[in-house]
Amino acid sequence: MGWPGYIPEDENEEQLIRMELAKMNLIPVFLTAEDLEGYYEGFSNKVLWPICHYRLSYAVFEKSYWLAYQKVNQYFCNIVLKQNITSKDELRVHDYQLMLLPQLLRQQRSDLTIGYFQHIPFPTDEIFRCIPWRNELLKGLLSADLIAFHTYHNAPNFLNSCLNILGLSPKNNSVRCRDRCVHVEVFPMGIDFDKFKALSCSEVVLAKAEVLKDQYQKRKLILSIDRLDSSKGILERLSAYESLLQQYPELRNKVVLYMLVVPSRDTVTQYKLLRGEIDRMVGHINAVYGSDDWTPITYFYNSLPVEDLSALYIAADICLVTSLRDGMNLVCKEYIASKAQDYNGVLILSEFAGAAKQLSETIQINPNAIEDIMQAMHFAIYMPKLERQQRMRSNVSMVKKFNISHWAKLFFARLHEVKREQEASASR
Ligand code: GDG
Repeated sequence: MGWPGYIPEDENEEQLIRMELAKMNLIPVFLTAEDLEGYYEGFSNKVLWPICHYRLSYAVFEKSYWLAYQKVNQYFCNIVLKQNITSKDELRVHDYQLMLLPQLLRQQRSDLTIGYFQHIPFPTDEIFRCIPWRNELLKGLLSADLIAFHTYHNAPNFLNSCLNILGLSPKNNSVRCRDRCVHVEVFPMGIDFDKFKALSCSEVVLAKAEVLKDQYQKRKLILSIDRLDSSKGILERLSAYESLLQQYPELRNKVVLYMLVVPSRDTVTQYKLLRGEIDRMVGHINAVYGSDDWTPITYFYNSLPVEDLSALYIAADICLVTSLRDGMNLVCKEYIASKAQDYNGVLILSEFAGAAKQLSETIQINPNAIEDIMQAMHFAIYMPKLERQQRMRSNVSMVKKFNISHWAKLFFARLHEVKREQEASASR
C-alpha cells in the first residue's frame, strides 16, 4: 500500500489506477494536492527529512504541517484496517512519512505484528528533540514490535531519544513501553544483485555502454547519480571537481564528470534553490575550464530507464558518492554489482553514507573536506589496475552476499521471532 505518486484527474482515472495496481497486488492511497503540500512537502520533507539528515537550519516547524501529517497517517491507518487483516498477518511500515502509523494501528488492533523500517538516518537525541512534536513521533513508533534501521549508530540514537525525551530506559537493544517490549535493531539493506549483474551482461546494455565509451574516448569517466537533495553533497562534489581541474591542469581534457541528478521535491523552496545553484556551478566550471573539444561536466536533470543507468555504471571508471548523510545509498551498491564481470572500477564513498560501514575497500572521504574529495579523485584516477580489481572484488562479494533477499529474510524472520517472544511473555 502506498501513495501512487500521482493525483488522478477524476474518479474514472482513479478507478483505472486502482485496477492496474491490483494486478500487482498493490493498493493505492490517494492523496489530495492539499494533503501533499502539508504532509509530504511540509512535515515529511521540511521537518523530518532535514532533522534526520542533521540540517536543523532547513527545518520549518509549521503547525499546519503537523496537522496534515497526523491526518494522512490516520488515513493510511483507515485504509490498512479496511483490508480484513488477521492476527496472522504482519504489517511492515516503511519510513519516516509514517511514524505515527504503528500507534494508530495498535490502538485499534492490539493483536497485530508491526515492523517499522526507517530508510533514512535517525539523528542524535539533541537534534531530534528540536521537533516540537518529538514525543508524539516517538510514541507513534513505539507501538511497533520491531523498529529497524540500516546501520548501527541509528539504534542507540533512537534509544537515547526514548531515554532523554520520554524518560524510557533502554535495556540492551530494547525499550519497554507500557506493557510491551519494543526491539530496536539494525538490518543493512542490499540491492537486487542478480538484476544488476544480469543487466551488465545484456547485449542492449553493453551496446549502450560502448556508445558512452566512444563518446568520451579515453577520458576517465567519473559518475555520480542521485536525487536532487542537499543531503547528497552535490555542491561539495562540484567544488572538489573544480579544485581537481585547478590543482592538476594536466587532467583537463582527460576526465569527465558525468552527473545525473534525478528530479525530486522541486516544488520545495530549498530544493529549487539547490537546483539553481547546481546549474550555476556546472555552467561556471564548463565555461571556465572547458575547451572546443572538451566539456568537463556532462550534466542531466532527469531520470533514465534502468538499462541506461546500468550502461553508465559499466562505462564509469569511478563512481563518486559524496552524501553529507545517507541512510544507506543504493547507487554505490548498484555500481559495484555492475562491475562483477571485470572488477574494473573505483568507488569513492562518503563516510556518512550507511554503505561505508559495509564497504571497507572503497576510498572513503569526509564530504565536507573538499580537499580530501579532490585528492581521492586524483588517487582513484591513477590507481593501478591490480589494486582497482582487488578492492572491487572484495566489494562485489559484500554486495552479492548482503543482497535484498538476505535483508528481507533477516528482517522478516526477526519480526516473527520478536512477536513470538512477546506472546510467550504475555502468556506467562
Ligand atoms: C532512501 C535513502 C537509502 C536514481 N536515478 C534513477 C534511478 N535511481 C534509483 C537508483 C537507486 C535509487 O534510485 C536511489 O537510492 P539511494 O539509496 O541512492 O537514495 P534515496 O533515493 O535517497 O533513498 C537512502 C534508500 O532510501 C533505501 O533504503 O539507501 O539512504 O535516502 O536504486 O538506482 N532509477 C532509474 N532511473 C534513474 O534515473 N530507473
